[in-house]
Amino acid sequence: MTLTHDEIHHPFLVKSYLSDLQSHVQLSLVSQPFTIPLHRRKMKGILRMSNWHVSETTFNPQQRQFHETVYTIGNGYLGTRGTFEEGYPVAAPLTLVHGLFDAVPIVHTELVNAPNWLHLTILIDGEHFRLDRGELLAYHRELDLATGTLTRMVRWRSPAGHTVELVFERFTSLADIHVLGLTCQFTSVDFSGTVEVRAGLPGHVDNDGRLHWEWRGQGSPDEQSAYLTVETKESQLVLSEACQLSLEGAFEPTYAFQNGSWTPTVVACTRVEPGQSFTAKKIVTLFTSRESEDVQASALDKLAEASAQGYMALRAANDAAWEREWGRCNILIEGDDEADQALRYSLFQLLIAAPRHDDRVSIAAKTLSGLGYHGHVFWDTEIFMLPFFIYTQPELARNMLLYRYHTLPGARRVAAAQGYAGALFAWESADTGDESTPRWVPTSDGDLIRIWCGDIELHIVADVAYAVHHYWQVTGDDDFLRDYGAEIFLETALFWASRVEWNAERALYEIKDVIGPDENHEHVDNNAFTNRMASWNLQEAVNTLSWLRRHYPEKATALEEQLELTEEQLAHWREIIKKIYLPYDPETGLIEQFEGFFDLISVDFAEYEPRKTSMQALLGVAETQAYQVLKQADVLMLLYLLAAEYDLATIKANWDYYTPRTDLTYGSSLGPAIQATLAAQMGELKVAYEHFILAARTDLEDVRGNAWAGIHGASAGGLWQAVIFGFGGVREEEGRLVAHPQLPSGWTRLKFQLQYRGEWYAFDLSA
Ligand code: IFM
Repeated sequence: MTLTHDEIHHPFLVKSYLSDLQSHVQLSLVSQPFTIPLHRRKMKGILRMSNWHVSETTFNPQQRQFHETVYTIGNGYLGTRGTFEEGYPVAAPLTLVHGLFDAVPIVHTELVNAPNWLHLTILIDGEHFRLDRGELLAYHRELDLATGTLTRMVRWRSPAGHTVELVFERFTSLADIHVLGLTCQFTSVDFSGTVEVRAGLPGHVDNDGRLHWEWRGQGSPDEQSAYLTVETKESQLVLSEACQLSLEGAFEPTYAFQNGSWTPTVVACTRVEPGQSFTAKKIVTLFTSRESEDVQASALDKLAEASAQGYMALRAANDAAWEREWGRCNILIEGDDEADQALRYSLFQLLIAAPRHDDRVSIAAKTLSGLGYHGHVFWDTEIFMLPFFIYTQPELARNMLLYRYHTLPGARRVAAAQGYAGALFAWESADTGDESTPRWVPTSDGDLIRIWCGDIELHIVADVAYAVHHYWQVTGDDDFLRDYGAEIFLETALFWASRVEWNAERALYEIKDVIGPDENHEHVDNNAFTNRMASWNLQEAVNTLSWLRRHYPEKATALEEQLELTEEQLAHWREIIKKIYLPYDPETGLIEQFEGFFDLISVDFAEYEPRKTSMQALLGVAETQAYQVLKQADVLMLLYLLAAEYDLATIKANWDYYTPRTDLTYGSSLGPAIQATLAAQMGELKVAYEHFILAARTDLEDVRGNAWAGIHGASAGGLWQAVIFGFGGVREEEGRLVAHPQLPSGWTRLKFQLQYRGEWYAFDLSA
């Protein structure tokens, strides 16, 4: 039996939580009875607009994990899931730092969960504040997309009958990625007595039970501060966190350091009377040996600097950084609040995952928001997420493409291990570019299942090249193409040229035994997407080499020597481009997804409705291979990426054929946004909107029941493409960007800005 990787990683994929979604994430602010800390009222201008919040007004333990994903915050260096500061039974706090990988059996390597910087426990006359105890009288949690801050307001009665109000706030600074902060404003309603606040740095954290850390040291530079240093077991990456706790209120607090096992903690004590408040402020710093030679010193120095500035100043710097970010990236949709909010939420999740200061890491399929896929990077980044950055923050897109460049040595090893030349980018890529897709995965019954994506889902090679080209086209960054992109084109071309097979009978080149974008079908021959993208990749390699020879002859010669390129090889590439097998029926306009697809059993999806699971789960994983059931766009993906080559009639014919055969609701989350874009480009606005809104709800409404494993980054990036290239109709014409808007019903305005060849274009579109 075979399964594709995500079914293994996500045994819940076939299970839906939809029936539990009655009180799903609320998208509007409700009036709330709490005192908002003063600094939260100081936001200005754009930040005050509506649809900038995601909030909930009830705490539902059944949805806890899904909401932990939704309330993830981050700053492009790290991401922290929305677990509670005080903890909750079985809830596992998770902070993932870019590039902090450690070896693990089966999945090779994974991002390591960092010590829990959120830790803040409160004892009211000795009673622990926790939501699984006492009585929860009121609750409101709100993510402010404008500033990346998460706030939670709770009114709670302890088992002994003391009533208190707590307002928590946290942020991960975008202004200084090594600085994190949280506050808790504590108000006594009817309690008179002692309150103890403990702020620790617990290092006893794991990745779903897998332990990665070894203890290296902890201590306290002064009674209000603590630090912890740990090192990963295999990769020997060192991480240090430091924190300072301060209490501001009516009574003078006392502080003490507690040297708990793996948990250095600052304990503060104070008194309150009914009606009185105090605020606990925890400033945290975090460094890893990827950025610093002496992480402990860096964390402590930064803590001293940050504490001297104070929490409010740190927050203000963060807010200002976010304001700059949104100035480039925000999109306004008027007339459709759900679309406006969901799109902004998606962009927020992409922005907090995008590495800003590091070109050796990239955005993982589940961003930094969950353990799904272990922090591995897929084509999701280059094809789905990257366009957003290319047009709004090209320097970040460049970083992420450089990540692929730096993984070329790993990609060469992957190709060589399979007996091929050039570079074969890993289907699941981590720190080195070596293949990180698990080959075998145990099921819950103890069987072992073979995962083939790491061996034969080859289109990733052309996807990376496509992104390089897209970046270059939009930015005109010739230096990048000369210094890095060209090598990627040539290395990937070398791979394809060694991977194709000559079929003498047909007098055609073929690519056999692959998995295309539709992972429901494995070991297929001549997948149209793979074949056409491979020949496109070869053509661009030829074009890039001519460009290089013309503009930078020395670099061209150096690369030719380095890669041992010969004229015969180039002639071979041109032959492949001319003679690769591309199944197309000119009469119907149909492109066959792979050889034999048209002969598979056709299924009427309607006969399986209502359903709450994928068609693959209903038909059986092995059995689905015999059916015309797609997990996501495959031929349509090709028509989308190489749009200039196909006329509307071909797109329509293939849309009509493949869309009813695609499991859009419960198949891959990568599907709906692309369908939406294509439908909008075809002028099918109603259909486009249906797909768009499905993509928009992917995480906020947990459409597939697997949001607990992390944000679906590709869907978020696809949503941006649906708005810009679909409804906005943006395209390049004669060296500039032009919009041909077709707004869905109800949208009265669509406003955004894009960068093209160094110039900003402001679009303000109406229906
Ligand atoms: O890259 C995708 C793939 O296309 C479908 N399965 C999930 C992967 C990661 O999101």
